[in-house]
Amino acid sequence: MESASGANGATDVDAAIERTAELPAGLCEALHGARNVVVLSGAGMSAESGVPTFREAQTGLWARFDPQALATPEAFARDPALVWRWYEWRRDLVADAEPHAGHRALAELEARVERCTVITQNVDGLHRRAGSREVIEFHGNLFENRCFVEGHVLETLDTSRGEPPPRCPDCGAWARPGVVWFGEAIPAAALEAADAALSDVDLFLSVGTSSSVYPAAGLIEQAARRGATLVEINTEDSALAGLMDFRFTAPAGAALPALVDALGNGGPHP
Ligand code: BJW
Repeated sequence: MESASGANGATDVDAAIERTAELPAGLCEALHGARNVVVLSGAGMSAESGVPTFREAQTGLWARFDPQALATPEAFARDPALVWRWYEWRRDLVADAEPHAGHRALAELEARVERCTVITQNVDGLHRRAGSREVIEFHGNLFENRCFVEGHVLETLDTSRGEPPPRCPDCGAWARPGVVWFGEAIPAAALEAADAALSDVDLFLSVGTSSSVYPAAGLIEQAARRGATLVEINTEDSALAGLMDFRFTAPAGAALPALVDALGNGGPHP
């Protein structure tokens, strides 16, 4: 693994961020030569927008809430009102959040390289709100509702009557948030789109994910097998940090603008 501060150490973030000219030569080459960039983002990507991560000690959602009681289909079947209310709280939190400079830098990256796909594990919609268009929502979307039995998207829901959750207007089953819970399959369209994006990936950015939830973390391994240059941006080492060619121990909101700046203003690579 190469880093700005020397072999196998954490990148000298401040220097790298403040003086992008000092990015490691290998990384500059990979950035300028990249035709197909794939970004995998996780909860750390949205942390600076005020959206809590999952697994960080103290502040992570799973430090305060039991995922088995809130983020599984069994939990929803057991206590739909509890789970629905938790997700309403999460929706309110995200509704107040704004994309930050890192989200905007990724949107800009899309205009500067031939192809750039963001595969996000986040359900908050902040990449799209920042302007990214090629976004794969691997774990669904917090603001979508689905029928708990049939699984189809419910475009309109009457939330005004009775105890939550509302009912599917077609079959009367509970409506549920359109996210992927533990034990549930990733939507087939998302899996296929991610696979297509990775088929000829040459630069892979892993941003703000602990790389501990599969199959999302498997995308990093897939990119490594395909021979892509792997870059991690994270405030801590992720579970797959050892696979990375370059690591930035830095917040996404600072490191991503620095990386995208390093590409210059020359438009898409010829
Ligand atoms: C910063 C920062 C800053 C902070 N800047 N960085 C193989 C091995 C073992 C287990 C499994 C396996 N394959 C499958 C499993 C089971 C399970 C799993 O992976 N479990 C592991 C936890 C052990 N996977 C599943 O159940 C998946 N489904 C499945 O496998 O289905 C099989 C199937 C097939 C066919 C039919 C039926 C079934 C589904 C997983 C769904 C995950 N869902 C959640 C909740 C989504 C809804 C919601 O939001 O409520 O998704 S769990 C949660 O974890 C959420 C996240 O997307 C996901 C990943 O977390 P993420 O994004 O990495 O966040 P954190 O908190 O872990 O990390 C944040 C990082 O940011 C940290 O590293 C910080 O350092 C960093 N950071 N601030 C940069 N400013």
